[in-house]
Amino acid sequence: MNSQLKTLSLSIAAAVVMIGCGKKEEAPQPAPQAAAPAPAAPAPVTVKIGHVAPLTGGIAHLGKDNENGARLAIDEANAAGIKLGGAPVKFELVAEDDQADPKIGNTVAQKLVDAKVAGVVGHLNSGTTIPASAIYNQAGIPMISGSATNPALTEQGFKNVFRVVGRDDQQGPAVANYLIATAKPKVAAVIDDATAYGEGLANEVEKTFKAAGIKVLPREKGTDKTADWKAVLTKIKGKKPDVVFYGGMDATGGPLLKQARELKINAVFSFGDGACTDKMAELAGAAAEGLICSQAGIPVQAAGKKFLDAYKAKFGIDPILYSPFTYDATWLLVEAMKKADSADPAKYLSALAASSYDGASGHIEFDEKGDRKDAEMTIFTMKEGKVTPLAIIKGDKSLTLDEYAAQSAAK
Ligand code: ABU
Repeated sequence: MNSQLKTLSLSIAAAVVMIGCGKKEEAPQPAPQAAAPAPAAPAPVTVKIGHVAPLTGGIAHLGKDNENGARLAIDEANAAGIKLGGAPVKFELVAEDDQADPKIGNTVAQKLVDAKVAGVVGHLNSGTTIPASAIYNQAGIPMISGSATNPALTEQGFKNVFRVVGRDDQQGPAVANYLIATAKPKVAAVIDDATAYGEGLANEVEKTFKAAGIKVLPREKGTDKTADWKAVLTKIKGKKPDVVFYGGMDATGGPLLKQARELKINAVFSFGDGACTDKMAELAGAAAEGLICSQAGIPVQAAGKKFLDAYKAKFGIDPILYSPFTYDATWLLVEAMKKADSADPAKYLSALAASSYDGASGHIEFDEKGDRKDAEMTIFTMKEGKVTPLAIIKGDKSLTLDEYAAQSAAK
């Protein structure tokens, strides 16, 4: 082979090698993989909220009204699709009946603690709420009463205890001063039902009368089940009081007023919030006309329209007395959980204490004791079978229902 031919052969051989190298082998491909599954959605969690009130006995109508307020708020919270810690929440109302009895109140309070409720709305009566609050405090469970007005509830120093109504050391002077200004009494009779609420409120009224120089007759007493007041009333009649104040609930106040008029006692009669309901007309009939009574908050007629309409639509009746307050109490618990992103009482308690909330019963903030700041007081008269607001008192202002409604609408 001459040298030219040899060079050509080598070039062809190199070209063949290069062409061979250019034909790539297919690299083995990994087996096609299924798309990574989306992270599982957090499972829904159930958050239990307790509610306690008397659902049997003479004031079951008030207990049911309280429970309805809480139930409406729970339904709305469930419809709102709330999530805590990324998990959808189903709120469950655990409703208990304490029969307005302190011993039963303590038993059901322990039952709610054992059921691991995250918060409690209740109880209705001061006499059940005060002892039960120690059980919730021990368990670290926040509780908000929508109706208990005895000051002792929030004077115990418990950080888990709140109320969204005013106190009887505000309500007693408010109603007594109204009576002093309008009835100008010289002699007053004071009766109570021997409960924490009835006796406590009667004490506040008596203190205010005495400070104004009014003669107050020796205290007369019944119980929260007294149906026959004739012996007490006969004793009072001989002393000719100008005003008679009763600290107790409507179930006992109604018969008291009816029997007083039957005995021809013509004094001005006055009751506190527990006996300031339209039920008085049913229990006392025409004798209820002209009654003066009070509420440690706004009148139910002044509650937010959204609440009033939703309550009527759900329950087919109008709210009675405290349901705007138990509705707000329930929402306050839920809102605090939302802020803390947790239903753990230890995590949401501080958010609850710092609440600033516009509810059905007005704007709510708590003071350092757990009392509602600047609670309104309302004075009513019974007119044509309806408790009719005369004055809504907030601080040093006194408003009619229309003025209050206009002020609220302007906010
Ligand atoms: N505030 C009147 C009814 C409830 C209570 O016992 O305080």
